[in-house]
Amino acid sequence: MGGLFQVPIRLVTGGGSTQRDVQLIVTEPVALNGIADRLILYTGSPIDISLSATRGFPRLAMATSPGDGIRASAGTIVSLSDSEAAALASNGLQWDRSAPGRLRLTGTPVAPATYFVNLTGQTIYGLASEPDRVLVGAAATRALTIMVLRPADLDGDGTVTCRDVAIVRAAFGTVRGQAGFNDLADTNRDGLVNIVDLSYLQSRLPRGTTCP
Ligand SMILES: [Ca+2]
Ligand SMILES: [Ca+2]
Repeated sequence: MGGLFQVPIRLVTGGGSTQRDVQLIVTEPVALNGIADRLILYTGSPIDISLSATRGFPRLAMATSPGDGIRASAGTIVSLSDSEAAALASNGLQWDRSAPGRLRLTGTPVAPATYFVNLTGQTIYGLASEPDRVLVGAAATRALTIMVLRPADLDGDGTVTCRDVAIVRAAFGTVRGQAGFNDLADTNRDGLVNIVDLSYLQSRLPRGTTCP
């Protein structure tokens, strides 16, 4: 939420550190409602994606003792939890923690996977050089599903054809561990070969193609 916040800022100087209280007026609460709730990525395809906070920048920040030389920066961050970031990183996706006002993901996903993450949007205030920035006001949260899919060319012959659809159909209705299950056919790696995988394959066929 917006409002007037009293924020402690620690100043590090050559001889030690001192603390100052700074008043910060946040006129717009953080909002993440412009972010889609599902992100679809493909293994082997490099990405550079930014999910931006739609609101949440403080309009005015001033020191309680004017003229004391405090130079601080204020802004909005969009973040993941450390464990969510680690799970994405293990699949080749890096979270750029320095990107202001947005969640930036870069890299190339390696394996099919589905991640359910919770984005947090928060106003921050702190010296640009300070690691211990202060979070101000209430956080906004948003659930995001990140699906990493295998490219639809399952047999690797360079195009998406009915032969690829046939691979899914042959394993249709099976679950991981069951006879007939084919990991290749489980395009979103949720352990099931079902209508999600089949419709995905069909959506990638050249326009007008129908498979017998
Ligand atoms: Ca193919
Ligand atoms: Ca599946």
